[in-house]
Amino acid sequence: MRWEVLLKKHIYALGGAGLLLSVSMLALPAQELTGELPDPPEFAAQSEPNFVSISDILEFRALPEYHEPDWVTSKYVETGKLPPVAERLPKEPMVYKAANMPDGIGVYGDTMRHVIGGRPEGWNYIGGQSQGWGGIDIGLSECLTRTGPLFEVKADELEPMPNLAKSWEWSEDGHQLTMHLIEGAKWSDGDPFDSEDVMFYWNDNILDPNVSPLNGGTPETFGEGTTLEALDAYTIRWTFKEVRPTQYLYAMAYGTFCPGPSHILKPEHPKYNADNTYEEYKNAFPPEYMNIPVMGAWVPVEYRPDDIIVMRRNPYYWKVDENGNQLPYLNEMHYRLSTWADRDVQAVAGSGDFSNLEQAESYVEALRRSAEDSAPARLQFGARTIGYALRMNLSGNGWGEPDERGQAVRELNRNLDFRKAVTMAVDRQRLGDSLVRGPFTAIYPGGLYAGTTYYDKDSTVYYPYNLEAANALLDGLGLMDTDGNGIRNFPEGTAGGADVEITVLANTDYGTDTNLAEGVIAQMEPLGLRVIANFQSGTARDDIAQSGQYDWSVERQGSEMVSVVQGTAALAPTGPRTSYFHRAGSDGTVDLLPFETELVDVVNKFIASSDNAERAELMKQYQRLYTENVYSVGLTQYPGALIINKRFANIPAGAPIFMFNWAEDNIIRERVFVPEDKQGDYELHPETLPGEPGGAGPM
Ligand code: BQZ
Repeated sequence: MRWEVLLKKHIYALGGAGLLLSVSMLALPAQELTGELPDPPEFAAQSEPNFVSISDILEFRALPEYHEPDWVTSKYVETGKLPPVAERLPKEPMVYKAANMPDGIGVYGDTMRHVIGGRPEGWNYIGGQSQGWGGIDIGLSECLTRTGPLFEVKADELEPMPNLAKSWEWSEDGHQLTMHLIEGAKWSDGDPFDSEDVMFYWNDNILDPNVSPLNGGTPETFGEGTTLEALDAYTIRWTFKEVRPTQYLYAMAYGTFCPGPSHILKPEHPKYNADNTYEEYKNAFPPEYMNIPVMGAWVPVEYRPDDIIVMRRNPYYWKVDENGNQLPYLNEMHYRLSTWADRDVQAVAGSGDFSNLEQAESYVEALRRSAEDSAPARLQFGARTIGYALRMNLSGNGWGEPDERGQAVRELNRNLDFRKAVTMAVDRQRLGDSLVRGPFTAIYPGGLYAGTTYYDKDSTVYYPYNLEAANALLDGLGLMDTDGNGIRNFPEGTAGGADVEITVLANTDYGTDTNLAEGVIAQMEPLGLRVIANFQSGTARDDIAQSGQYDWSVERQGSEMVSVVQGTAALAPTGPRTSYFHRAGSDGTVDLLPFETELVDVVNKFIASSDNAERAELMKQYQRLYTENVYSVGLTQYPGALIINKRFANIPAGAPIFMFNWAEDNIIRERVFVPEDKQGDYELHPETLPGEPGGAGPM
């Protein structure tokens, strides 16, 4: 009821804008502007993980015998189209332990039908193309280490899991890390996986400034001055400036160290093919190109634009269960090309099999539908790890080549009083309620999320909703409405004294993103700021955001705000291209604000430290600096829910939709199966395997 009254009052006030603005000349002392942060509403996650050690989940070991689906043996091995399974597997495959598989050893068959909102640009992940998200790239690209399943690993044993790097050891002085790659593993076309693939990714994609790998891997992601070399086909060695920076093992997981097939990509790279430009290299493998070699469990064999991507099991997949059955159990993966909202609808309806319920607007309907006994899918909420923030572009030295108006807005963004005014004009309760009522959304000031490992409430500074004080701050900055149209103006000599107009970028692929952005636009009006929508679809939005061509951006935040250890480099501008909203300007430097220099220092100390107590203390400093300086304006935080069709088995308990990674990684899809009696008849290309790279389709 309260805010209705408020709303009515505001509308009245807007009528007499001049009046409202002048009243608030009273500057309130800083500490008066902060307040007690309300605790998030009680919301019990609906299932807890069974915490285990990494060695309880998997190991690398040769087994006495190996198996595969019978039709693979009869139609491919016995016909000489494929070597026997034992020869297709590495010397010591990765072995998943049955004791950690909720429903034990599985059976082959069936399909997982994903629905996604993205669209594939092509298959060159390390060249910077997106595959449409929604689990496609996570399933195709295997990385040196893995972190998705860490949600079920004991906190005091937390470290990235081995993956393509099956083991590693640090040098005495802690500056060198030697990693042993899985030996004898092959790409899905049978070509050997080895250090050449790792070094091509490092030398000719990460270190090559003309290439921007997908998911933002940069040299600084692995530490200033870090080097990597191959000692032999299966051994690589890192050399770091820091001592034992275990932190970087997280950066060697998804999305920043997932090598691509060098035997396919190298011939297209300008360094090895002078006829090709970097754009041609990036776009060398369009979505129509079938059977791209992967290290993942399934290979794209069919693509129908705006319709579907079909994938078939990888005959060379290098992981098995304890009985020696080559994984995956599921023969096929579908990715229907639709919308993210449709993903929820189809999952609860049973025409799709999986969804990360992440758009709060859909919660009530999804809960209602999945509560019915006849509901085809089960829905389980996790912790509050979905969070949105308003990010201000803090570059004052040219990132994104702003025009005069844009530069004037950058200067405001870089002013603490301005950021305080904006955050105090945000009515978070109203924003949250506009998405969904009930105990889901929490008041989120910005910074690390309440309820996560490194969060500390006492270190979190909160500026409660206070429009009067907010207006007083902008008055104090001399942003007066000189032409009486209700919109504040830049001071004389700045941007021609024009109205203060600010663009806000948001992703149209998600209703939540544009709803929150519209909420921000509406709530900035009583502050006399005209905020203008710049709503773009996913890939276009990502390109604009990464090139800095925006004033403000409303975004769903990454794993760094949830886990801190995953994506740590993005917590502050630790390098010219690591931060999401403050990157190097035209002179290649990042014009850090004083508190940002402290933030960078804290994050670098965190990366270089392996002392848990010291790391916890550092993150308290980080949270105080972040929230006191309104580094970004938190908007809302809420839990997501995993929706999975009930016919699937081996879904780990308590799997969050998002923590170290998305659920498409967390649930370990290669060991998910459907009991024989529940298997559906959904395979579009039964009993087929991927064909030649670039060939028409399945073999
Ligand atoms: C999950 C995820 C798997 C990217 C993407 C998408 C891109 C961003 C983000 C999420 C989608 C789904 O998120 O929303 O539930 O399936 O794919 O990768 O938002 O536009 O660039 O960071 O992960």
